[in-house]
Amino acid sequence: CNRNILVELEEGVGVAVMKMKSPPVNSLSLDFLTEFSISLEKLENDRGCRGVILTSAVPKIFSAGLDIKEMCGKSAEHYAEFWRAVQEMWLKLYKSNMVTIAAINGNCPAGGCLMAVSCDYRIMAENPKYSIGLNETQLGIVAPFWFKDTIANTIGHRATERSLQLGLLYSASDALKIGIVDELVPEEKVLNAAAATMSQWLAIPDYARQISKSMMRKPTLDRLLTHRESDIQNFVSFVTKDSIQKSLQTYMESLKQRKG
Ligand code: CO8
Repeated sequence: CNRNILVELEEGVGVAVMKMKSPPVNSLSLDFLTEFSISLEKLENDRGCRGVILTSAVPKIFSAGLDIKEMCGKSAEHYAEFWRAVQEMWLKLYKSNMVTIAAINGNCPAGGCLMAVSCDYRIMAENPKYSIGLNETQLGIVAPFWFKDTIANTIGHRATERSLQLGLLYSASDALKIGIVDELVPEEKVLNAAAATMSQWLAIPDYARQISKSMMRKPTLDRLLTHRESDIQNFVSFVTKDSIQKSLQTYMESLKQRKG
């Protein structure tokens, strides 16, 4: 039963819109990630679907990234299962044979940014309140190598170095300048713009486009596939450290305080 992801497949056109709908912030919980991977796999296996537009049904938020509650006060087994699900989501999205377009209609930090940069093209709402980036270091945690690779493949080595160390969140206009998004449009036009770009990409013969995509992305995918188990072990030993648990708890409290 789909609860977190709404999928609307437009049969004639062969394009699906995947809407993330897990209020309040579309955080990537284990349940959410599992459902996401299953939904994407179904579309991948559907010969009638050639493209996916990834967007949010929650106002002002694309996704708040990984669910911090999944990384706090749980068992090592739970962390391992959670991290495998994060890897699976990324592997499925990054290697998708379909054209994938992120229609970023809200805030897009950390894991939300990873999802967006794993797509083939990004269109963001030109709202100065929305930001996008890998802000992990601001939480006292470290984005793993495959987050780094994905972002470096998008904005280059130097911009990634600065982005990652400072945990930068870019406003929509800065995001366009640095190339972390490809296009800004008024908020109400994000989905239409995504559909227009999709039809351009779908005009290219699938087979040639897919081989080209794979040629660009395979080395990055293979790096995680080769080190998948050690990456899980790294995550578990990192996240179970007292100092990291403390940082995450402090961060969760600061989110709550900011609210009040
Ligand atoms: N996980 C869990 N809960 C969250 C998260 C999250 N990522 N983000 C927000 N929430 C909760 C808030 O605590 C709040 O809960 P409650 O209502 O119980 O107080 C509720 O969601 C609503 O949040 P806000 O009031 O903050 O909502 P706003 O609309 O004001 O702001 C934002 C939305 C901008 C998304 C804001 O919530 C925010 O900045 N969230 C944090 C985003 C973030 O920093 N995410 C990083 C996650 S880490 C990650 O994705 C990758 C880690 C990889 C490395 C791991 C190595 C250990």
